[in-house]
This record gives sequence, C-alpha cells and structure tokens, in this order.
Amino acid sequence: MMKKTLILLIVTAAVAACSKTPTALGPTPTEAQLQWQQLETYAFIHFGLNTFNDMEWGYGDTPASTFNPTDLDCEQWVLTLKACGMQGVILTAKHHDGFCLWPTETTDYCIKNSPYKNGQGDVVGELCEACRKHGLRFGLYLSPWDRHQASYGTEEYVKLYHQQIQELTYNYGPFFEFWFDGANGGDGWYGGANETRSIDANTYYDFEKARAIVCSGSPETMVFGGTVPTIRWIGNERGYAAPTLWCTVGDAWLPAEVDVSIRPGWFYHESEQPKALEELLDIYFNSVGHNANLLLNFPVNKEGRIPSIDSLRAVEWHQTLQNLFSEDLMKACKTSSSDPYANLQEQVFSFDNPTTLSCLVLQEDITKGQHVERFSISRYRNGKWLPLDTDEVMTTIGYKRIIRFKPAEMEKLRIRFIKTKGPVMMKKVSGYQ
Ligand code: FUL
Repeated sequence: MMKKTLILLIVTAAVAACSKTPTALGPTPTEAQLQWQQLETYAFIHFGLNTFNDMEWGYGDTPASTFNPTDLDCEQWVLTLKACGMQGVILTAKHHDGFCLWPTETTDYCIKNSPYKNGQGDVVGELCEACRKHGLRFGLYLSPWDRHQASYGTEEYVKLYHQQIQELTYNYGPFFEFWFDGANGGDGWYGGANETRSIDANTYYDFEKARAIVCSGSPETMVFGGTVPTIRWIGNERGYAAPTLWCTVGDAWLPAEVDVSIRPGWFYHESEQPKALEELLDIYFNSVGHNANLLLNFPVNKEGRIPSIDSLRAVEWHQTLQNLFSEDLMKACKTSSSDPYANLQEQVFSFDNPTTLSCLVLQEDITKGQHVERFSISRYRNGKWLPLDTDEVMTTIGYKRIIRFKPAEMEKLRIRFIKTKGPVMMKKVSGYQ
C-alpha cells in the first residue's frame, strides 16, 4: 500500500515536472510593458508654431500670434487615427521652440497669447477630451530643450520644466506614453540672448523626478527618453528597425519603438506629400514585423486638420494590412508540438491540403523572456524539404516577427530553432497568403 502510494506520488510529480510552465530565463516585461507591446501601432501628432511658419525647429522667437488654426477639430484627428488602426495618439504639447499648446501658468509663450479661440483654446485639453470620447489612448511629448526660455541651462528652467509636467499630468493624465525628446541644447533665442547653450542631458533635467511626476498615480505610463526610460528608440527616424532586435538591453527589458512621419517632415509643409502606400507597408514590416512598436506621425495642417490625402493613404495602408492578415491558414494545421512550453528545437506544421503562403507571423511567449537568436524555415513539397525564397534575416523573434517570402506551396512547414539563449517558448505561428 505504502509502496503503491509512493510510486503514484513519484509518477504524478514526474508528469507535473514535464508539463509545468518553465520559469522565465533572463529579463521579462512588466505587465505595463506587455500591454504596451501589444498596441503595435499608434500615432504621433506634430503641431505648433512650426506648422504656421513652414519650420521644423523653431528658434524660440516665432510670434505666438502666428498660431492660428482656422478649422481645428481634434475629433477629426481621433476618428481618422482610429480608422487607420492607431491604438493611441501622442501630441507635441511643447516642441523645441518652447511654445505650449495648453494654457500653462509657466510661460506666456503659449496658446493663451494666440488668436486661436481668442486665447481661450487648449489643444492638449481638446485632444484629451476627444480621445476620452472616442476611446483612444492619449500621450504627450514635452521637449526638455526649450529655445525660448531665458532660464534654459539654469536650475530655474528645470523647475519650470517639472512644473509643466505637473500641470499636464494633473490636468490631462494619465498617459499611456510620455516622450522626453532626445534633442538637447544648442543655439536658440533664450529670451533674446541668441546664443548656444549646452547642458548635460544625463544630469541636467532630473529625469528621475520628471518620471516620478508623470507616473504618479499611473505606473503603467511608458516613458520614452531621459535617463530612466521604460522603452527605447531604435536609433533612426526612417521607420526601419534592424531585423535582429532584442527587447532586452543588458539585464533590463526595454522594448523598442520606431518613430517615423507619414511625410518627410514631422511638421506640416505645403510642399510635402505623404509617403506612398508601398513605403508605408515596408515601414510596417520593418517595425512591427521586426519586434518593435510603430509610432507613425501625422502632421496636422494650418487649418488644424489631418489632410485628407494623408488620411486616405493611412486608411488604405491599414486596410491592405487587414486584408493580408484576415485569414490565418495555419489555424487548422496539425503541429508536432502541442505543448508550447516543450522547449522546442523544431516545430513542424502539417496542412490537410497543399497550401500557398507568402507571409509568416512568429511570436515568442515574451512573458517568459526573449530567447531565439537564430532560426530557419523550410517547406515540404513533393517529398522534399525546401528553403523559402526570401531575403529575410532569421535571427530574433520576440513579441512579433513577420517573415515575407515569394508565394510558395507546401504540405508542411518546419521552423528550426538553431541558436537560443534559453528555452524556446512560442506563443503563436500564423501563416498568410
Ligand atoms: C526629434 C525632434 O528633434 C524632431 O523635431 C521630432 O520631434 C522627433 C520626433 O524627435 O528628436
């Protein structure tokens, strides 16, 4: 009797040990980072004095009186962004020129002194409200560098900057993301000094305090830039993340964001046009398809609207992607491994009938970390394993990796995990025509 019980116990323990969810190896995302990574695409809006003066970087002395949108409609922005699949929006509350789009107490260089609504307008507040009304996440960009303020470079300015963050957080928070831009110091108006000032961005702004204010009461806010970020820049503004992309940096989980504008500039310029559909698709595959989030910028025009040519292009882009990903042809596949935690060396999927695919979406279960360093994919057709016809570099996977290849027919599909940093735990593999 005793012996039988013992054997039973041993067998039960052994079964439990085999199928139990392995513990994570290496860094893993916080719940907030995980939620954020699932957003995939959201929008930037660059709007301010630059819009009305055909500029990208105002010097800090452009008159506030030039800010005069004639037909501003934040609901139009929000509805447009929702129609092209954006999960949130981040507005430039203040760009490097120092002009504030909300009625701040901290400076006269703000919307209060513009003709917009006779000084009674508040673009940050109007967008915040439109987001609440239509269910879009809201975030802000607040440039640490301020080319207007005479005190820039002193302690006094840092106090002012923190006060601006405080006002914004108190009046319009919580935010899903807050941007501390990286461009810092240099020449500017600085209250009429017209000189070059340099600061040490690692110490000057006290980003620890800035982040504490932004996240007070909302620890889920993702922080871009500064010295204590929770997400990171991929290093260019062209919309292309490298194919090898880790969510980890050293022993920290720090997932990547790709920021790029739908037009050449961040701000609206009459002479510029939105990018072609093909380029926007390419950007998607090189950002979301490379394990990064895509922050796509829409320059609002002088009327205060997203131009219709941009919204039509973006909606077409979104619909093209939705069509491509409308039917997962691998749903009905039989797979060699039904246990996602089996620490895979390879995974083979069998189709009932020969099936043509041109795109695969791979996802690791990142709650357990990011582990795949190199993999390969082959298809089985007429008794042979064949490589896919593709230029894709098959290295990292992470939250999401999209592999495009020349359409090919297959009876089976095989993914081999050649080099890994830890147990391979795939969340999902999907295939599309
Ligand atoms: C950069 C800025 O200098 C650009 O003007 C733009 O705002 C971009 C998103 O970030 O650092």
